[in-house]
Amino acid sequence: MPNKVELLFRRFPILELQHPMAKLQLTVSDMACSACADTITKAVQSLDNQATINADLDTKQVEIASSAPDEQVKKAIADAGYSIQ
Ligand SMILES: [Cu+2]
Repeated sequence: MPNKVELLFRRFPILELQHPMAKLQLTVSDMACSACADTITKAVQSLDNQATINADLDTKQVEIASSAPDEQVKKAIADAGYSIQ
């Protein structure tokens, strides 16, 4: 008798193949224009080229879905010259 987890993987085999895409929500107040958003996107994608980044210039919110650890993502953004609140 298969257990619940085995049944889940059987139904959704993609769960086995992908890393969990953790969502991270950050405020980057010095992100002023689309070039800033671009720099931040590239910094995160240099860690994880599958990462998706949603940057809102009005609210300074950056939403990141990535399998890279949060601390690495934050460090990459800081190293690119931006401060995270
Ligand atoms: Cu800018």
